[in-house]
Amino acid sequence: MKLVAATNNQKKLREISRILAPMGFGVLSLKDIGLEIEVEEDADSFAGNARLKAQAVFERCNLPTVADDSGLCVEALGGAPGVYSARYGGPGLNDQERTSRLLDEMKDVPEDKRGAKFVSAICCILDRSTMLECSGECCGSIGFASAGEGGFGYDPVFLVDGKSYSELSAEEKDAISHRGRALRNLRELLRGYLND
Ligand code: ITT
Repeated sequence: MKLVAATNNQKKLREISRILAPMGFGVLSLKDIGLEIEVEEDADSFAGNARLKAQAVFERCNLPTVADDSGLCVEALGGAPGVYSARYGGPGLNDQERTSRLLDEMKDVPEDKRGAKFVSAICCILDRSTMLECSGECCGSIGFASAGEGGFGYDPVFLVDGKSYSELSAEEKDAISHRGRALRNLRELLRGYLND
């Protein structure tokens, strides 16, 4: 079965493809189906934004579609940047600038107060009457400096068991990441649905 990934983030697209491929799902990008679309993500929850993205793309292509809305929730910042993770620090910043901004804001927060979690909400629309929704989380903490080269977004500053997401191989990240967990939950929902 093929799923259209409703994302303009190429690094997220790569992760979705590599996690879903071994489960037997092919992933088509928006480019693959010739669709250019920017969805206004104005819901107040990850699940709400995932639904907006999946619905907007499904409406345009009428093909099974999967969307991920994700972000980093930092305890010391009252859960910020949360649903605003992609826009944290203002529009036009790149990943590195956004990460520096977060490190700066966290510079006086002691080690035992640096807890954080990544959240991924998934919305998968198979046809007009079938919407599957699930999520995944990964708990960790915010480092005092960037570490590692891999991944994207906040990966260099998000630590799990002493290593940043950026210091993990792709397989290691997928095994523990919010997105890996969320997409494995989707697989279970799809299995249930497809076997019915
Ligand atoms: P689409 O909406 O087109 O999918 P986006 O990048 O805007 O792309 P989100 O709205 O879900 O996606 O924003 C999520 C942001 O959270 C993303 O831009 C990253 O900054 C961050 N993020 C999400 N998952 C991440 C991950 O696995 N590693 C690092 N940062 C991540």
